Amino acid sequence: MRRAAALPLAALALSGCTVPTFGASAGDTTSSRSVYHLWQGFSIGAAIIGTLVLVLLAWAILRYRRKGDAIPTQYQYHIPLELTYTIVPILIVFGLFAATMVVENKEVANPPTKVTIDVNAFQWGWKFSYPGTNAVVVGQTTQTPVMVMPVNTDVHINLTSTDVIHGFYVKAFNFSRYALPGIDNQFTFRAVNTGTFFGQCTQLCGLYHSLMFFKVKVVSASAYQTWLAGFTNSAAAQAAAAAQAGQSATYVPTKVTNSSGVK
Ligand SMILES: [Cu+2]
Repeated sequence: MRRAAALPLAALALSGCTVPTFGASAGDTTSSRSVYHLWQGFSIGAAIIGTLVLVLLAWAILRYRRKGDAIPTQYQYHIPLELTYTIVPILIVFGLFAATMVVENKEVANPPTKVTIDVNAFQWGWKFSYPGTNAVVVGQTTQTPVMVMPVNTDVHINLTSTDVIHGFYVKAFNFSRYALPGIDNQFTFRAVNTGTFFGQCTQLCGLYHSLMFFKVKVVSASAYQTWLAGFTNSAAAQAAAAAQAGQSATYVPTKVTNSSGVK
């Protein structure tokens, strides 16, 4: 019994005291890491309480198994015991709630930022515009538009929807938020690693919901400036370039409909 109990502890000690992931990922933003640590805390708490309950159950079953026909000592209306098993779980729930609030407040905090991206979801794609610049990226279904953002920088996101409810989800950021028509959802990302991360709509929003993909590309601050500079500097120049390329300067996303007209 003692040896069996020592096994998980030994495993933990041998792993160099690194806390297990419990199936989650630390992610690539500061807030994804807070969420990850919260998850680790919850998992460790659950493991401790689960183990305690199992050990006490086993102990009660073995120690107080039936030994004869005599009625055992009765313990109902044992006020201190009843108070303990009411108050202890309430304290645990308050602890979990407080820890969640701390992390959640960080998650929805909106510190002043230098970079802002307006993210607009529509059936069935995404538009990323960068206020104060000419940069606009828009794409739908199989076009998988890319949201470029600088690393180690607070990036403010304004999330809106043109038509129905969509879900803005970036797996590597441990982050999901509804894009709601008429509501401006705001949050801040601070990516800690460069890389390209997968994102998608997580709210069933119509025919091509399953193709409503995007990517988040986190680049160095200088690469971000270069990328921004790649967009022409005046609306007139942009229109001229677009005319040269045989396109309209303003991209109007065309809705994909099937013959039955079902959206
Ligand atoms: Cu959607």
